[in-house]
Amino acid sequence: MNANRERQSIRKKVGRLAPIFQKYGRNLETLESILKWKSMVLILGNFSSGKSTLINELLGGNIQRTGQSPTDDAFTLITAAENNGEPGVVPGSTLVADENLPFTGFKEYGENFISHFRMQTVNHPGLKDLAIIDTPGMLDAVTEKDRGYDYDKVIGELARMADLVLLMFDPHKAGTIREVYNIIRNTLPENAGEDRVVFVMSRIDECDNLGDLVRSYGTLCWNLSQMTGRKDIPRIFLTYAPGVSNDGDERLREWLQEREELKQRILAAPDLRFSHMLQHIDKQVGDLAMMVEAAETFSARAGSLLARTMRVTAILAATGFLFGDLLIKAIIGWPAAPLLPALFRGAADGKTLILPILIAAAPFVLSIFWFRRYGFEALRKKTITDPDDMVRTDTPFRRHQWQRLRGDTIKLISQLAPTTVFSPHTRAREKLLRFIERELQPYYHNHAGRG
Ligand SMILES: Nc1nc2c(ncn2[C@@H]2O[C@H](COP(=O)(O)OP(=O)(O)OP(=O)(O)O)[C@@H](O)[C@H]2O)c(=O)[nH]1
Ligand SMILES: [Mg+2]
Repeated sequence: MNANRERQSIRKKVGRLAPIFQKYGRNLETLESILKWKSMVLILGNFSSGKSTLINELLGGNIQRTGQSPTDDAFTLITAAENNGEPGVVPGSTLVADENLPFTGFKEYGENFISHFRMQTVNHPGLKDLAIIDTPGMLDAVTEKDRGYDYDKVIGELARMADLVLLMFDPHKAGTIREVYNIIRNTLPENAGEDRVVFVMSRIDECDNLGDLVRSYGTLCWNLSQMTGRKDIPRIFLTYAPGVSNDGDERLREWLQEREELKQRILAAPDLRFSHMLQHIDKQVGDLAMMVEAAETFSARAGSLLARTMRVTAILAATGFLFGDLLIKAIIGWPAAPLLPALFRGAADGKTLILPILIAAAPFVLSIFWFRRYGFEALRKKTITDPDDMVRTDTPFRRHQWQRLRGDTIKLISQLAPTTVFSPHTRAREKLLRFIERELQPYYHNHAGRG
């Protein structure tokens, strides 16, 4: 199957899950947005770490402005013009309004963001299926607040859509990278591994000597392992920009190979797209399945509360049915012919039954009122204050997933109506799991080795 047809078919299958997403108040738009446009590479890093320089070098032109102090405070998408049109700049206001682009959701970041967002089109064959995102250099945490929009949210959202995220450090400032890494880690699917994040130490030509370089590299590794919580160190590309650096030192040239490899990784990002799309869908559907599992547990508890209530009610109703009218007669002398004596006399008729039926109905009416008004709400309150036993958390993967979804799940539970007891949650969850296991798997299979 070719990539386009494959994409169409998966989109159709995902579309069939839309009613379930809607029912549980989850947004399927985010899932659609990733299927919408071309592959993206997000380049993040400290200011002056050489992001724009790398992009210029890659595209062989002076596309992005570069400079020693914080130079650029904009998010720029750099990509090929549609239909070989003239290169130019498209402002953020147009980008967030264009339904064919995946940025309509970015309107919510406000005017301050939109005025710092743009697309620069260029003529470059490598950018037909690829957009590179140059980003404002990271400053320290205090000044981050002054940007006038939620920088963390923006990069989290861009990282979610990107097939490759470059984190560039220069040897002198590796500190601010930690927050960024955490944002990215929380937005990417857990099973995405580290294949989507590439660490780059740039400007290594500025190290005075080999000892200096090793020290910087060591510091970075330490920071990284603190961030990732893992002992194994991810690959870190050590690079410098040959065009602007002082590469008089012969020994530096060895690292040019790394620079080339890095550039190849960027240009090859579109190959990763399909498997990332699968991971993304997998994550969304898997998340929903976990939330539905919680709804299922809650509904089952509410169901058993209702069943217990009804058992008591039934006993009350039966007693009321048989003896209620006798009791009333003992008190007010009416009705003349209560049910039981009439039965013994063989004189019971329709009229004798009316009052017992009314008496029997009363407990049911009261119980249902009680359940809806008090019983269900009390159970809900109890569940929400201690929600952690609603889903299976038997693996580290599921524990982490639950931590991520806990808040949303509480919100979901607080919106469920008492009729949730009769809702087919189990069927919905099974459908989601079947989708992951049967419908998504073959695509993974087709793509093993391609990305
Ligand atoms: N010596 C040396 N200088 C570099 C290297 N890469 C970039 N530079 C210089 O460092 C300065 C900053 O580079 P930019 O590419 O503008 O950095 P940036 O990350 O885009 O910075 P902001 O846009 O401000 O966040 C420029 O003056 C570049 O010429 C390198 O590998 N070695
Ligand atoms: Mg720049």
